[in-house]
Amino acid sequence: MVLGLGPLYCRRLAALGVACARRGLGPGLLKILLYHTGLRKSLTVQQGAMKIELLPALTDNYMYLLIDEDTQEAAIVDPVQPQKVVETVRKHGVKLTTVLTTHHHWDHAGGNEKLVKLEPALKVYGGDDRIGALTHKVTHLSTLQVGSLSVKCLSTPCHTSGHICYFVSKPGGSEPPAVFTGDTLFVAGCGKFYEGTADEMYKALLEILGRLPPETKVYCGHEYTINNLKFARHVEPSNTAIQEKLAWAKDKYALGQPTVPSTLAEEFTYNPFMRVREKTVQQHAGETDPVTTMRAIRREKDQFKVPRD
Ligand SMILES: N[C@@H](CCC(=O)N[C@@H](CS)C(=O)NCC(=O)O)C(=O)O
Ligand SMILES: [Zn+2]
Repeated sequence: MVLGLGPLYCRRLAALGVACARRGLGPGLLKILLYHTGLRKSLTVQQGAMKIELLPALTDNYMYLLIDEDTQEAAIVDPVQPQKVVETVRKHGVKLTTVLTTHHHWDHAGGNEKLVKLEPALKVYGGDDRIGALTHKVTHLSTLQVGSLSVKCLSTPCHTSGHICYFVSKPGGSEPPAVFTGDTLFVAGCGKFYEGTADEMYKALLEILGRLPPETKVYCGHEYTINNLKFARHVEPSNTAIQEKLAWAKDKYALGQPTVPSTLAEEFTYNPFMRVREKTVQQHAGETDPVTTMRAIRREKDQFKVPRD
C-alpha cells in the first residue's frame, strides 16, 4: 500500500507538467522547477508490520524512516537533513533509536553529527570509520533489531570500501522484506566504482543482493531512475521491460512521485548491471564474461550522454 501524496499536490504537479509541455519546455526544465521549488514530496509505504516513509533530501537523495508498527520504534537511513528527520519522527509520534548509515559520503552521512546533537541517545551504525558519530561499527552479516524488526548488514564494497546495505524483515511475517541499498544498487542502475572493482560490484549485485528473496523491496539512495533507464535502453534497445518502466517512471516524475521502491525481481528484468549474465548485455559490451561486461558497461555509463527525450 502506498500513502502520502495529496490530490491537491498531484493536481498542481500535473498542471506544472502540462504547462511545461505546452510551452515546449522539456522534462529537464520541469526537473529543475520541481527540485528548486521544493515540490518533491514524501511517500509512505506500508509493508505489514513495517512502515517506511521516503523522505526526499537535497536534490535527488532519499532518507528513509523505518517504523516498527508493533513497538513504535524507528530507525532512520542516511539522515543528511536532520531537521526534516526530527519533524517526521514527531509527526509519527515514534521513538527514534537508530541511525543506519550506508556509506561515508556527505550526501548520506553528512547529517549524523547534527542528528545526534538533536537526539543524543541514538545508536549510529555503519561499516566505515569515516562515518560521522559512528557508535556501532558493523561488518558483513552483523545483525541488529529495530523493535521487533530484524536488520541484517550486507557488506557491498565498491562505490565505497565500507558500504553496507541493510536487509530488514519481520520474523514470522508474510509481507515482503526491504533492503536499503544506498549507492550500491539504484533502480535500474548501480553506483560508480569509486573505491572498488567490477568483480566487487558483481559480487554485491549478483551474489549478495541478487540472492535475497525476489519480492524484496529495494529502497535506494538516489532518484536516478529515468537517467538509468535511458542508459539501460541504450544497452538493450529491444528490452520491453525497460521501455515500459521508462514510460512509467516519466509519468511518476511528472506527478512528483518517487519511483522507489522497486523489487529485486523487477531489477533483474531492466537493470543492465543486474543483467550482466544475459547474452544481450554481454553482446552490447563485446564481452563473453559477466565481470568484464560489468566493467565495460560501468565505464560506458560514466561517459554516457543522457538523451533529452
Ligand atoms: N547526477 C548524476 C550522477 C551523480 C553521481 O555521480 N552520483 C553518484 C552517487 S552520489 C553515482 O554513483 N551515480 C551513479 C551513476 O551515475 O550511474 C545522475 O543523475 O546520474
Ligand atoms: Zn550518493
